[in-house]
Amino acid sequence: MTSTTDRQDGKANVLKTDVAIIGGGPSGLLLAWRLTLDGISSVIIERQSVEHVQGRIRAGVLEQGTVDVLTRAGLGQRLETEGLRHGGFALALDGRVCRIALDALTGRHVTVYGQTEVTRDLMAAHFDARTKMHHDVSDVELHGLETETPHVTFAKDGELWRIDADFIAGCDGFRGPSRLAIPADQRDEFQRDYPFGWLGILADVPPCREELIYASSEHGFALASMRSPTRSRYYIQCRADEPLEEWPDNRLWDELKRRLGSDVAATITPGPAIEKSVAPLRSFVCETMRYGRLFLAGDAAHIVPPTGAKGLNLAVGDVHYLATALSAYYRRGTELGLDRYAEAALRRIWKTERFSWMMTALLHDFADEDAFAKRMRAAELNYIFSSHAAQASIAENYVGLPFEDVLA
Ligand code: FAS
Ligand code: PHB
Repeated sequence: MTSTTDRQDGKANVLKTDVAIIGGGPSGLLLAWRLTLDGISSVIIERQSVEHVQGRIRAGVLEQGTVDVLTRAGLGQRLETEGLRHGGFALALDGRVCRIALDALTGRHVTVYGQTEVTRDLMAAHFDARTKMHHDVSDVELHGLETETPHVTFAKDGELWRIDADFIAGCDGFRGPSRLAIPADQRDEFQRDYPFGWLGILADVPPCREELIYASSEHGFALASMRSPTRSRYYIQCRADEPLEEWPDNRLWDELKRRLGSDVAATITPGPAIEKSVAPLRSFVCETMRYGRLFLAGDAAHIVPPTGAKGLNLAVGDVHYLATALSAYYRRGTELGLDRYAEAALRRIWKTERFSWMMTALLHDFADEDAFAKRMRAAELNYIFSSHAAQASIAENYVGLPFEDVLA
């Protein structure tokens, strides 16, 4: 295993490692763990505290491919015992419900296991392995990306730090510095901001159904999800700048019942919110996922609206490709995977962006849509309700598209 070495160099603390990883969310944590398993050294630098990262409430549904990647990395124990295996989910239109039978249509399933738990499992593995992680850092800057000796500088506890590395992995999410370290005229970016957001509530009440329900109604979109048999996660479509203070719990529960329809409403158990937040919806892709010795992975490179349950799963896909490519570089001396990383990742990213955009356009109310557009959305849903082929198409995307072999 190549090592991470520390040394004092003038005013800065200097670390030397194989891969410097910016961002200690799921992408950064999983990449560092995969590299550790292959004897490749890395250092994670994270802006927030350990508690902040572990406390984030985000994704809820894992594709089978994600579960396989985590399990092969030795992170499947709790996932196996606490994850909820789901063989289907439902679409609802004005109270009418249609089950998409993932297992019958694809032979695969998804697993409900919160991103919070994935992060917890990854953090535990790193703590046990005593991986080099620095939290509460600031002033992160990337240097020498076009050289063979890139480095990262940052501040922590009033001291300057420098990491000399062979590669830098930008796993710092949509607002991190890595993507912006690529010159603007070198970045190929594509974006669609949606005219609404999601207002989410987490509550310790039993879920209304055993499987998820994505509902389109005349009052707007709603999603009934969960974290466990005793903890539910619900969302409603709202304004992108919806003031949270206008949504006391009881108003939110009433609106969920209205949008999910009377049959489902009768099975909803209201309760006090553990967490309530508004998230904006956007589609975004930066196709420049490599710039010299910098590689972007996860939300640093792309964002999907959560309607397809893909954000975290796409991040895991990127990390799977990048870890495979870096391992081939260090263990077999080939740059093939590194040279192919962006194109391979983007094939899966764009198909997943399409699915997430399609589900969002299908299920949400658009303020500027005319009567014809409303009828088209209703007709599309009614067609899906009546078509095995249409349901099979949704099912194969929802369970997750296959990974390519980035070295083939
Ligand atoms: P992350 O954003 O999770 O992690 C990036 C890390 O980099 C963060 O810890 C951040 O603190 C750190 N960082 C940023 N700037 C830094 C700097 N200057 N220096 C050091 N570190 C820095 N996906 C779903 O599938 N379903 C959902 O329901 C869902 N809901 C979401 C709700 C919200 C509010 C958000 C923001 C995202 C949601 N997502 C959802 C998507 C989400 O799950 C991401 O896909 C997932 O967190 C991606 O992981 P990372 O790529 O690690 O990015
Ligand atoms: C969630 O449980 O947070 C969740 C589930 C499915 C989605 C989005 C969010 O599509």
